[in-house]
Amino acid sequence: MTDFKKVTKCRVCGSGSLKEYLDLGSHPLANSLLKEASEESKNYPVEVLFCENCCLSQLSIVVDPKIMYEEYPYHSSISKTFQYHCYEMAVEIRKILNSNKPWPKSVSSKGEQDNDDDGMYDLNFLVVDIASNDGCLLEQFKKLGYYTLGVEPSKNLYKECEPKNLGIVNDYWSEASASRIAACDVITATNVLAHVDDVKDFLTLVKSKLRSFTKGIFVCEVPYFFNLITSNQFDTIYHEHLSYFLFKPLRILFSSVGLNIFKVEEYPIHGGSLRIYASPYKYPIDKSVSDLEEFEKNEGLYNFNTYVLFNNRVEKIKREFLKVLNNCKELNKTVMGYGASAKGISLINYCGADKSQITSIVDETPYKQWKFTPGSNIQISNFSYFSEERPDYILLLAWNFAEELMNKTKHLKTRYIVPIPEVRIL
Ligand code: JHZ
Ligand code: ZN
Repeated sequence: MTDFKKVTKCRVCGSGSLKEYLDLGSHPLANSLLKEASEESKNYPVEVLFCENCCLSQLSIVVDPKIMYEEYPYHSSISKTFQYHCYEMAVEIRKILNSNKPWPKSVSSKGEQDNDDDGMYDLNFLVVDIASNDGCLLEQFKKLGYYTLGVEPSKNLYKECEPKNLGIVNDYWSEASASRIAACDVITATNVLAHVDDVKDFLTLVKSKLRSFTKGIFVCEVPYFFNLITSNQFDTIYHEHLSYFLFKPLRILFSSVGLNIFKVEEYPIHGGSLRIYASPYKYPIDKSVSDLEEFEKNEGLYNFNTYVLFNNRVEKIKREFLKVLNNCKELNKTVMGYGASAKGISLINYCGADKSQITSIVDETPYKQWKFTPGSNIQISNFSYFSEERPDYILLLAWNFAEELMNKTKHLKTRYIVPIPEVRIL
């Protein structure tokens, strides 16, 4: 039995008009870290197709999710920037729910309307987070007094999360797991939709779980493909990310299952993300919804040619990245990576860099430490390695958290290599 399948029609609109524009070669699964330095990894193709009908970019294959997610090393709480993003997201969602109370606002002793968000009503709300990872977002809701439930397929994250008492179901989002969950007021899914093959089933199930009494909402974040293209983030193209979303295919997808998008926002997290607010119930439609599609059209994002040009930029970054690493090697300057991110591992593999150029990669996720990167077999070490090794350059493999990483290492007084959106030395 094969462990991946080929994509023959668009997962959003069903069209068979899929045109390839990017072939990054055959590579290992970015998060399948190795326990031994000598282990070999299995490679799978990374090719991107453009749907001429709805403009969804998508990978040409779907690797069996069981291989990718049963054990998952990524822990979203490691980044303080992401923790804060989750806090702000929870507060923002709370505002919507509170302004939408289906009962009259309480009246203060002076007879005025009490607009104070004292959290009283919050206690009734139930939030479900799909692919809850290490509970980073649910913890924020719990602090606000919400009931929480999470669905998380990975066994290691589920076990680690148990002491946090967030109510996690160890499963994929499916009929079976959803049947164990009560109707709820909010469903969140950050960085999940791009990983899902049957997106229609996924969203239909979401819709069926949103309570009508409180006009339940679905809040979903996806990396925005506009940023991927304009900021050359080709390293975020790897087997886990099946879809690369513009707003247009999202709008088509959501409306096909009866979820109305009533607001869309952009956030800088993970190199630029869209946050979609949707519901099967009636909400006033914000102007952002019509504006964004107009913007995409004007930017040429619905033209195949835009993507052909992207291909050339990828090649340029690859050349320059290797040039910098080779120069360092020739001058006997040491380079250590920071952030054994999936995108960093992909970048190394796409460019064909190796451990003679990058001696090790520091990552503060204990689960990743002392393992090895697939393909390049570089060791992942802990933070104290920076002080022990004193590298000449730190390569920011998690460039999306550049500020956080540079703040933590400024005492080392090293220089930095930033690979994306273009190769720079700071
Ligand atoms: P980071 C992940 O991608 C995986 P990755 C996933 N496929 C996805 O969709 C995106 O996120 C959104 C470490 N680190 O977040 C932690 C430190 O050690 O860019 C991580 O291993 N110290 C679900 O893996 C890595 O860097 C720090 O101070 O590309 C960052 O990975 C910080 C900030 C991070 O995601
Ligand atoms: Zn399509």
